[in-house]
Amino acid sequence: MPLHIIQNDITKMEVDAIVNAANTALLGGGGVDACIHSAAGASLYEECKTLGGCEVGSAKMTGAGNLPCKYVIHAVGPRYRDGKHGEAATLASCYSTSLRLAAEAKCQTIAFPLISCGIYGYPLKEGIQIACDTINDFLREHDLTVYLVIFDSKTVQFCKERELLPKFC
Ligand code: AR6
Repeated sequence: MPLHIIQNDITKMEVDAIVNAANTALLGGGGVDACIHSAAGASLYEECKTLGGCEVGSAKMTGAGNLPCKYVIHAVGPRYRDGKHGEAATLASCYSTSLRLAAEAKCQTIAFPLISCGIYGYPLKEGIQIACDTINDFLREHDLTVYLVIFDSKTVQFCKERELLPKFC
């Protein structure tokens, strides 16, 4: 099954699960986390409060409040330092853990933002490569449609220059 790279606001995606780029507290923040909590409404925050946070490189699933999807998977990406502190493996683990949770919940469609590529400072080229490699590895063994959702204008421009939009891997 395919990986699609598309331009959209992830809160508008009508898929089974969307992934949030969260922090260890799982209680909201800036970036896509703020967009998701704002669109989902208070029930998402109330459910997140019961989760006890989440480790970096891992993910936890909740309902989706007012969002058009069924689930939100809150993944905690690494803050990028210099690439020598295990950032790549930790970022890959966010994608693979989220995909595993989605498969366990019998999701058929899932949408990811570019985890860690905003406030957490992961270099775009490497962040996109890790996302595509980890997702494609998973898709070799699992039947799932995956969207990698690009949002901000700098990232859209970056992807257009490399003819990644639209890309069907
Ligand atoms: N739809 C899709 N992608 C989006 C959207 C959206 N509505 N909004 C932003 N992005 P970031 P991080 C993109 O900063 O780097 C939060 O405070 C954005 O352009 O949201 O993992 C958390 O609570 C970028 O490409 O997440 C954490 O504290 C990507 O989503 C921290 O930020 C990720 O950017 C996590 O930082």
